[in-house]
Amino acid sequence: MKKKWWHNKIAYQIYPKSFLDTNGDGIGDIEGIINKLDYLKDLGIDILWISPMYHSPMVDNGYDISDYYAIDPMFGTMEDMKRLIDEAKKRDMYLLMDLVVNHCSSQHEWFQKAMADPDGEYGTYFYIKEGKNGQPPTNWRSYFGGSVWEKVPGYENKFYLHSFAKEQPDLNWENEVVREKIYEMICWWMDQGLAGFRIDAIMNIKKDLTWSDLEPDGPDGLADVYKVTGKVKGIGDFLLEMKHRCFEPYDALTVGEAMFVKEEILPQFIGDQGYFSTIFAFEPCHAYRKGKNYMDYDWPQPFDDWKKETFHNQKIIEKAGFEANIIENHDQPRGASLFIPEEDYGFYSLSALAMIMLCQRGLPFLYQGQEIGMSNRRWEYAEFNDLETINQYHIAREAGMSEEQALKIASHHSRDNARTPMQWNHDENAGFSTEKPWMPVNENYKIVNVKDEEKEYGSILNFYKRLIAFRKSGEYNEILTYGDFKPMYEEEYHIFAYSRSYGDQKLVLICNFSSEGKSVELLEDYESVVFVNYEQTTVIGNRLQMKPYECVVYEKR
Ligand code: TEU
Ligand code: CA
Repeated sequence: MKKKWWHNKIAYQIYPKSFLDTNGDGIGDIEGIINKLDYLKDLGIDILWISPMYHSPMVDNGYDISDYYAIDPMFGTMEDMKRLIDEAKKRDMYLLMDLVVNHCSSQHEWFQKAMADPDGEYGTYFYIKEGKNGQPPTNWRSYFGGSVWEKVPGYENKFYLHSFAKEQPDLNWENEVVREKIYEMICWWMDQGLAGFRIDAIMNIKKDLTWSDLEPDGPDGLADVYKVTGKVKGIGDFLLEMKHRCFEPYDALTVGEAMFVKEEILPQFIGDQGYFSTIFAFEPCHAYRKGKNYMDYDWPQPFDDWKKETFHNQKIIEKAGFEANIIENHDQPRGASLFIPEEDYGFYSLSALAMIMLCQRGLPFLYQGQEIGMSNRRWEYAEFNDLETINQYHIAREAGMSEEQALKIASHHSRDNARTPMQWNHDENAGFSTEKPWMPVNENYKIVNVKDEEKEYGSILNFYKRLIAFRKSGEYNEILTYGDFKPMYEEEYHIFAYSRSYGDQKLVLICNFSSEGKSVELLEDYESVVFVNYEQTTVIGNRLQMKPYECVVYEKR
């Protein structure tokens, strides 16, 4: 495996609508990001991924783009964007934007023209098809519920395809002209000084062109579209072309949001010649997703499944390349709530989770607020903003659940949990804005906030700083970046442990991820402790006496 500039770095995802509002409209903006670059630098962050800030009607909070060459006025101007790129550069920070090219917005000029004349040139930019027997072309269900097909206004038997919301029509990647326009746009942005892109929903770009129905998997007679996308052959041709045209010339960092990539094809995705630099390691953090709907998901994350998936994932990745590790993002509940039983939430559990994540092999992506321990909030139905959450609430209701049960499930899993305003201080609106924020603030901001945590040595924020500094230190950066990963204590109940080895250096991490004390036999010579979340570790004979959520990294020379 070739070494790359980004391998030993730390990345951080910003959800711009909820990061920091500087002009009092209740919505985060580019100026807010610029304002906090020093904060992020000080935390130890090198790479920033910013969720979409392009011109958008915001049906899916920016993942529906109406102009790829414009910044949405709610975030600022193109000048602000250029300033952000410059300011990041000044601090040796790298910027990734979000590349959303499976679909655009129904407000995009191309789609407007396609609807005006579906049989004309722009009609070929999308998937517009005739229905069959008065029915849509196929029985595929979109990610956000209902058919993937929507009638072209004014036509009885013409439909366009949307894998996500109906306001997010899928772009026709089979059309060379469309691909050219996409590549041109990507290169234009790279020329502005980006380091690369996070690439949205990319497994969906190749469609099953036989347009075959699937076995229905619900009473609506539909079947999830992702049962076909990602499984059809030929996606590699598009991805390689895009890489050669847009990313290779810039030595860009590309992070694919690629789900369902099996072991056999991982080298094609992230190997030295792969389509992307890296992809997110979703399997471990999605271990709770036991079925396709929120109501089928476990809560909280089952420890054993998380551990098993992590070990499996680390093993298969090692052979193929590098992955991007996460415990949360803007599409998930808060890691602090998902991974930690509510009654155990606190410094030790949060710091243990941080250590387990940050000592693994792979590029860590923190999500805004993770570093201060932001957690899920309590919701009323009327407060939900996210279209997926609202759809999932109704699926639970239709399955016979009470309002109360459906609300509980939606509250656990809602993507809105990750989208509440960043908590900067204990003042009104958590210091996010002087006016009412677009999303309700989590009530715990009086305790969980940057300003107060900065002042307290023992806060989770300061712990993250020390942990990141440890990972980046001259002594441990190589081993934590490139060292082999080996599971340890696999059968031991509620112990998460692994070793990292590099040359003749070896680190061992042992964590008691539970609220009860635990005695663990030391399998290796126990030499110097190099990182720990308690003030003291206790070794009696050859046993480590672990306190609740204690996590230790020791070194064997
Ligand atoms: O998500 C792609 C995707 O597959 C989602 O269905 C995801 O699995 C789901 O949200 C998990 O709960 C990307 C973006 O990350 C997401 O925010 C967008 O809504 C989606 O694409 C459409 O652009
Ligand atoms: Ca604003």
